[in-house]
Amino acid sequence: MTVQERRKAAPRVGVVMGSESDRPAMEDAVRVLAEFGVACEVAVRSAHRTPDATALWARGARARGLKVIIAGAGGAAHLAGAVAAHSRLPVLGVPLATSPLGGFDALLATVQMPPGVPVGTLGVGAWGAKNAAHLALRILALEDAALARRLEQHARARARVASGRRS
Ligand code: RP5
Repeated sequence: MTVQERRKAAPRVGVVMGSESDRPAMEDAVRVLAEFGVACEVAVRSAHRTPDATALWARGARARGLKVIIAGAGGAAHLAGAVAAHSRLPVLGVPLATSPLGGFDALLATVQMPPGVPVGTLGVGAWGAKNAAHLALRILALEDAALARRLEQHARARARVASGRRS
């Protein structure tokens, strides 16, 4: 394996979630990344229950080789914002529908960050988790031509399915 191949095999995306109860939704992001052969580091850290561990995880992210972070949380969902406060990597937030308010609470908590501390916020739940992974792939593809080609092939294949064509 070349140095370049080894670098690509190492986790480039961090997928962090606020609770084990968020795992089923966030597995969708992990699956999309795996489909494109991109390794990720998966972690459970809570902005409210384990704030110090969250800060530590976020602060070390770049040094661990991560390029993009996907953060999913429900309710008063401060995780993505807390991670963005401790890391200058791009942070993609996924609001999850785990509270009785059905995810609208998490959407507002994740999306409305103060200027200078951005969280690129995706849709609520599984759609958001999948699109966070697709967006992370597009970010990585800026400097990974092979990945950019795979994304192009994937988009063309989906277009063929949508238009009912087989080839
Ligand atoms: C959020 O509250 C988590 O992201 C999860 O969606 C929800 C419930 O958390 P736990 O009670 O399982 O810790 O912080």
